[in-house]
Amino acid sequence: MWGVIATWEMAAEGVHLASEKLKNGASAADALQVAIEDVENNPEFQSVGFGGLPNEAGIVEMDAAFMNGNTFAVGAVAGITDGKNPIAVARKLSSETFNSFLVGAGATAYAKNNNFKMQNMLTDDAAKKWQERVKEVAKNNLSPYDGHDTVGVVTLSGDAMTCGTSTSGLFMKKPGRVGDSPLAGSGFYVDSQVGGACATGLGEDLMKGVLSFAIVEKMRAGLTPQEACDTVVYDFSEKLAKAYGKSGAMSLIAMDHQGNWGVATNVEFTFCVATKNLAPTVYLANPGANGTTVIQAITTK
Ligand code: SD4
Repeated sequence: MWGVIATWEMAAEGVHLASEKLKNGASAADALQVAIEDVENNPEFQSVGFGGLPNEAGIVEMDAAFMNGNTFAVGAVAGITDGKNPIAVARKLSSETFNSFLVGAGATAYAKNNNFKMQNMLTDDAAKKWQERVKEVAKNNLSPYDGHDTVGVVTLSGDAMTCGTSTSGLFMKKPGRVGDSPLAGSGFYVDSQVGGACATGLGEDLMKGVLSFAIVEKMRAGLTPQEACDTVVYDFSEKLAKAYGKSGAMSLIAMDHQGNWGVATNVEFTFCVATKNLAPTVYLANPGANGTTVIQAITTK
């Protein structure tokens, strides 16, 4: 069996490319990297990689992680700058026994020293949006945070699974702010004998629930990916609503080791899936009644 599931419609082309690779016997890790790099490389996607919206100081600081579900190896970067493909750096870090999660200047230096492609990640378009936002925030005394979509991917190839994330985080975040995306258990988790999950949404809230790990553990206990996502996401979103009056946006995807998949979300959310039995498809998900999720296909390739 093979399969790939990814957050947001922006991953449609990446999922298509990954599915072609998986069909031809590629490893779960290679397919995952192809899917995420396709999103990182596209400047039209303003929340991941090149063209990502910058922090408060106008600098594109990115978080990314990679996890191998056979060995539980994790590699991650946070606040990396100028690295063209943070997911590639995270994947390489997952092979290090020590120093496998690097932040800021240390992460950027590691990428340079290991000959990863480096480039200024701030596009003219993103710089312009940042300047406008700085003015708007000052004039109207607004909360500066806006627009954030992480690409999170789970892949399955035979009996191997991987997962990974990549994001430029919250637009207008404080320099040094790190979200859930590079944190194992919160932004992502995978165990090849069970399945994997990834998160997108407000990192500050996602981290409170360690939701990706929670979903994998529910699947281990016998729930389907859809049941696991529904239980974990809606229970936790409700807890936050009780504690704070409202919950931040949270959308989680999951796939099990047989290629079954599921999602749950407390906001409108798009995602992409392809498996041996399903041509690449983009879906729209919305929270439904009584802790369920309403899912409809919006495109098929
Ligand atoms: C973060 N979770 O940095 C990321 C952003 C994101 O959809 O996923 N947005 O908080």
